Amino acid sequence: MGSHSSSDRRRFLTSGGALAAFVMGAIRSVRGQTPAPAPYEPQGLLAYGQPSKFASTVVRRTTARPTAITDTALMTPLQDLDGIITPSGLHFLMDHTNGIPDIDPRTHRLMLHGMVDRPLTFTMDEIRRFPSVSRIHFLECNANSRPLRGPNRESVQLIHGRTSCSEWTGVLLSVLLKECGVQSKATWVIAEGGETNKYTMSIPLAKALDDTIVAYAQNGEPIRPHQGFPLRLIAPGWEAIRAVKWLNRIHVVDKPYATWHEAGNNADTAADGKGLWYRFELGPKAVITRPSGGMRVPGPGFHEITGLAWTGGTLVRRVDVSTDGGKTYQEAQLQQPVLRHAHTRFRFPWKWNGEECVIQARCTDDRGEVQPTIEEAARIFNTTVDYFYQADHFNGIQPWRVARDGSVTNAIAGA
Ligand SMILES: Nc1nc2c(c(=O)[nH]1)N[C@H]1C(S)=C(S)[C@@H](COP(=O)(O)O)O[C@H]1N2
Ligand SMILES: [Mo]
Repeated sequence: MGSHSSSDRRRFLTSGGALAAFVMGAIRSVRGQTPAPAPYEPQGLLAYGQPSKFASTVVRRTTARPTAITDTALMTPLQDLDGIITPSGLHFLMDHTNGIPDIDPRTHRLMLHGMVDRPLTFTMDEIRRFPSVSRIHFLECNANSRPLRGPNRESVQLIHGRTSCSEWTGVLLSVLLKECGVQSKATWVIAEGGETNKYTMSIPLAKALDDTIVAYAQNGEPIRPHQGFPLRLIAPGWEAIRAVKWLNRIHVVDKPYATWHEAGNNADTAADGKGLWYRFELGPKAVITRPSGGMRVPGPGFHEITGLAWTGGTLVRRVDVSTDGGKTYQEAQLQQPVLRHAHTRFRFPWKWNGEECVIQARCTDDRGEVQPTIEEAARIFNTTVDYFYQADHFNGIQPWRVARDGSVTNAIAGA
């Protein structure tokens, strides 16, 4: 590129320090070793582009032992991604369904009924006529960050990859509810999916009238079949079990329905043994995605620590990184944009001295809520760290140990 003149490069390279020496070394070896690339000959379909064949390892993966309650569970490869948007083909996937429904949008309908003045049924074309919004929001499954023990514990993808972040486009549910005229005694809506077993969730009317989206597009294109084509609910910042896919019915009612998917499956158990059915907002969480489990830090010197932070408490206010196992923390840089209920990318410059160390990140959100360590979380819940190996909504700090050979492993307590 013209703007990158050789005098610019020389100025950068002679600006001193270990980084310049490292970059010069890299440039020399690249010049010495890389043959001229062969012309790009794309294989297969050109109508919808595909990643480079050299990026074929950047894929969703499933845990070594899938949980019995889940029919399909695929995790986002967080370690391979940059920025804050998850490509649609890498969005995590959690289904409690009997196969993905193959819905024809021409025959799909959304019905709103119950405690409304005018029950209405919309076609997809009618939904698209309403004023739309496009908003970047994460989804996070309640069971995310649980495989801290056992065969999946060394991979950021398999531990924390039940979260993704997309730009969702659709119409606010409040707009559709206004069309129907919600009656004054209504307090909840029950959202139902169009698959054979009718996945169903209770959502407080206040959230339905606030920022909940009836979405038909994801990252600019129609929502993928696995993500709910042609229509899904997005309840920003809330546990992803509320984000009903293949949405076809909104029943306006005056109480929660304690449906099987929220009270049987997906229910959490408190430390005292009581059921926790309705825990909507997710806690603040930061996860270091690079370097992370299974990687090898190539040697002492400069490295960038990076990862993602998110929270149900609207905005990530700050992320702190520790390279001494939590004794001291320093504030990381938040990459712009920092958006409500979206993944936030953080970066932290790190000079590794080659000694064994433990790196970890901690998120503080707009509510002032600080992400706890697993020991702090256990104290708050008046339980032991063991509890979090089965509990949902775990947002404790997960540290990585960097050994002297550069290998990275999970350093969480009790594993
Ligand atoms: N209709 C329907 N909606 C659903 C589900 C489902 O099985 N059926 N799974 C839920 C669960 S458990 C999660 S975590 C999110 C996952 O969304 P994703 O598969 O698009 O990542 O969708 C939720 N919405
Ligand atoms: Mo989930």
